[in-house]
Amino acid sequence: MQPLIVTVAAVGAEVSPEQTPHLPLTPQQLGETAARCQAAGASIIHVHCRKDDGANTSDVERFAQALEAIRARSDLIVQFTTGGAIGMSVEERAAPLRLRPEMATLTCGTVNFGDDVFENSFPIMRRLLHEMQRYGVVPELEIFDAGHLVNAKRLEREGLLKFPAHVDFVLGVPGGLDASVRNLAHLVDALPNGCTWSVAGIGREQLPMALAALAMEGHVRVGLEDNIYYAKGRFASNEELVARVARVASELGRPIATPAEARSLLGLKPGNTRAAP
Ligand code: KMH
Ligand code: ZN
Repeated sequence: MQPLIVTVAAVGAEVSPEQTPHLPLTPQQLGETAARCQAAGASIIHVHCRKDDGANTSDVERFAQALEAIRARSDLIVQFTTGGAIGMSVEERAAPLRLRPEMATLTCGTVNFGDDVFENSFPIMRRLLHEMQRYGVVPELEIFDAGHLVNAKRLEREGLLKFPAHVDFVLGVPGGLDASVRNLAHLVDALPNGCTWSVAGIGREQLPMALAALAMEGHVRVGLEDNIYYAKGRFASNEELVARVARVASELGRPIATPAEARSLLGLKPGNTRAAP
């Protein structure tokens, strides 16, 4: 069985520090979270940055401090967001890519996002992919809806991304595709050959989607960006969410990928550097 890659989406942009005491806001807290999550079984950390008061930021210096803190305390694959927060310009979303993280997300289409619109027009996606190519950053494709895979295939035909790629299905966003095993199976069936995939279920769907991925030999994303509860009424920490998935995987006899094994599965260079696409 292929080792399980667990991504921790530790902070995101939507959860506020008033909602949970466990949100890592500072670079130091992100570094500590990375160390604990690696010990619990994670191999990728998906990074958004906040100011000390919890406000979202795309400040390059803040991302540089986060990168340094994570690398000082872990060997995790560092994956920056390019989704940022609703309302950020494409320039803001792209700015941290100049720090050359190993990976970054690319959401493959516009989607309703609660009462907001998460805008990812083709010009926005092309611009983000150009910046990733410029800095040798490998995209992870975020698929919130079935049409997003069609968009990704169009970008591949335009020569802006390559298949096979690593794909993350984000299911259960209000405005995107529901989190169901049927939808997940449909998306997996539509993937180009050789792609690796993970699933991120939102809110209470996080655990059921993770269990479905384990059964389907996919990979898993957990973390406070997508879900702040361990169980009804009980807040989770990032490392608890990682540890739970790792525990169930080991019950199934599925090995947990180390960061080095995850780099190999994803075609990344060993260590903290990436091959240019
Ligand atoms: N915060 C959302 C608007 C990503 O990180 O690439 C977008 C998001 C996706 O979180
Ligand atoms: Zn994110």
